[in-house]
Order: sequence, then structure tokens, then C-alpha cells
Amino acid sequence: SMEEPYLQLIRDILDHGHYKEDRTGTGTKSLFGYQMRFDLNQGFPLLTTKKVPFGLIKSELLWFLRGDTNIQFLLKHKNHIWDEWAFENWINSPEYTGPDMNNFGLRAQQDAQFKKEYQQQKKLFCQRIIADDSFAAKYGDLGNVYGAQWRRWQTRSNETIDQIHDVIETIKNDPDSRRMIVTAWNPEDIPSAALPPCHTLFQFYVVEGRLSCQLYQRSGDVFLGVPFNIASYALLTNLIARETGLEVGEFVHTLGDAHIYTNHFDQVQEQLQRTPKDAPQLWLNPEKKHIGELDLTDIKVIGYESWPAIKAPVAV
Ligand code: UFP
Repeated sequence: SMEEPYLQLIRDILDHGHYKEDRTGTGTKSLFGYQMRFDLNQGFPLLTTKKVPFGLIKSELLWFLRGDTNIQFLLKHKNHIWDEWAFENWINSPEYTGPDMNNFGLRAQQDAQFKKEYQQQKKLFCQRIIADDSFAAKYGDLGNVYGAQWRRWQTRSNETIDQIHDVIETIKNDPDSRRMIVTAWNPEDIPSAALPPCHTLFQFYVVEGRLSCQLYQRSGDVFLGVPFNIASYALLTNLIARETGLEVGEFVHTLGDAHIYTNHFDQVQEQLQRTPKDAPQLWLNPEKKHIGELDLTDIKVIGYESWPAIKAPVAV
């Protein structure tokens, strides 16, 4: 099946991974340097052995591609995957006068009463970001995250580089180039970044009219994060292929530290019991040729049948 490389990654980590402590204090089983290949002509690699919310993947990718770094766009599309990072800025600001929210991630996991208070505060915060543009401008912006690095990389001479525009031009005009790279990893920004980019760098490759993409991901939460990352880059490859008039080739996913958190072991075992179903197909609105014109309704997966979602705690 199309997701076999992913299931094999889980098995390889369980069988050959090393126990390793990590930043979050959770503990992981981990392998270093791992590669999966997905032939995008076989379908769209959205996992079927558990339900993966494609809506969140497409709104996040469109957000990156807009060069947007403000969570207001995500919230308007009911996408909450980046909330915590903005909420952190808000509770640390002098304007915030609500209950103490320090270290909310860990405390919400340990204290049910606190969790309620936190969810209430975060809900208020999100409502305000959506309703109040000046509040959003102040507290909804995440700074130098993917959208900024991809579309307006800041140079030393105070100019900006649009890496996505440039790579599209190179794919069109010089497809044999070996320099078709987009990087989100800016060493200058790492010390001040709340979360240094996980999907660090990607490269395109064209042969026989087909566009392939390889991602170097420095760190992968194999149960929770990686299924998103696979779908996101498979979608990106399809979008860039269409923009440049090419068919799709492969998505090659290279991982640095590929880990399964110790509190995800039961979940991955359950997933491995499940027989994969046929991969869905990606549908892109044929009326809208350019990436900049695409709306959420212009991107769909067709024929997505999956096993139910599997809940798991996020390491914070
Ligand atoms: N992580 C992913 N994919 C992502 C993302 C985060 O797997 O797209 F943003 C996981 C990897 C790791 C954690 O478990 O989040 C980031 O922690 P660290 O910076 O310590 O690697």
C-alpha cells in the first residue's frame, strides 16, 4: 500500500530504535537518518490506518504559501494547530490580566481544573484574534515562521527573497538545475525562535516531465507530526507541479531524528494492527491554475476512507 513506508518506519523504530531523552522530558525511541519514498502517481499519501485531518493540512499549507504568519487566517478556517505559540506571547504581555497561565502546556496535562481555565482563556484569545484586527496584528503574529522564510526571507541588506517564486521560475526555466532549494532554517533566527523549523529544507528535481520533492526534516514525531508532514509536502509537490506544467514524481521524505514518544507506544501498536485501505486521490480545481488563486474549496481529497483517529498526548 501507499503508506507502507510509513508503517515500516514505525516498525523500524520499535525494533531498532534507541531509547533517548528529549527536550520535553517524555522520552522517545529514536533512529537517526531515515528515508521514505512515496510515488505520488499512485494516489495521495494521506494515511488510511488512522484518520488524518486533511482540512488542517491544506489550510496550514495555504497559510505558508501566502507568506502569512498571523494565526488569524488559520482561526478563520477553524485551524488551531498554531494557537499555543501566539497564546504564549499574549499571556507574557503586560496587557494580559487573566489568571496565571505560565507553563500552560504541561500544567494542562497534569491538572484538570487548570485545563478548563486554560481552554477558556485560549478560547477568549482566539475569539479576539478573529474579531479584532489590531489585536491580531499585535498578538496573532508568529514572526519568522515558515511563511516569512519561504516568501520574504530577510537579507543583510534589508531586501527580501521570495524563495517560492524563485524556485518556481527555476523549475520552469532551468529544470535540470541542482539548486532548486527552499530553506526555512535561518541560523540567525534560531536563538529567538519558539520552535525552530522542523521541516527544515526541501529540494525539487525534474526528470522526464515529472517533479519530485525531497524534504529534510530535522526532527519527526512519527506518530503525531509525520503523517501531517507527509501529506503537506505531497500537496505542496502537487501544487508546484501544476504551477510549472509538470506531472508529479516522488515525494522523498528524509528524517533526522525520527522518534516515537514513549507515551505513543500503545497507539502505534494499535495502528500496526490495521490493514491499510486504498489511498485517496487529490483533486485540484482545474479552473484555478495558479497557487495564489487557490482557496480551501479548490483542494480536495476524493475517496478518502480511513480507520478511526487514534488519540495521543502531544509532547510539549
Ligand atoms: N514535530 C513534527 N513535525 C512538525 C512539527 C513538530 O514531527 O511539523 F512542527 C515534532 C518533532 C518533535 C517536536 O517531536 O515536534 C519538536 O521538538 P524539537 O524542536 O525538540 O525537535
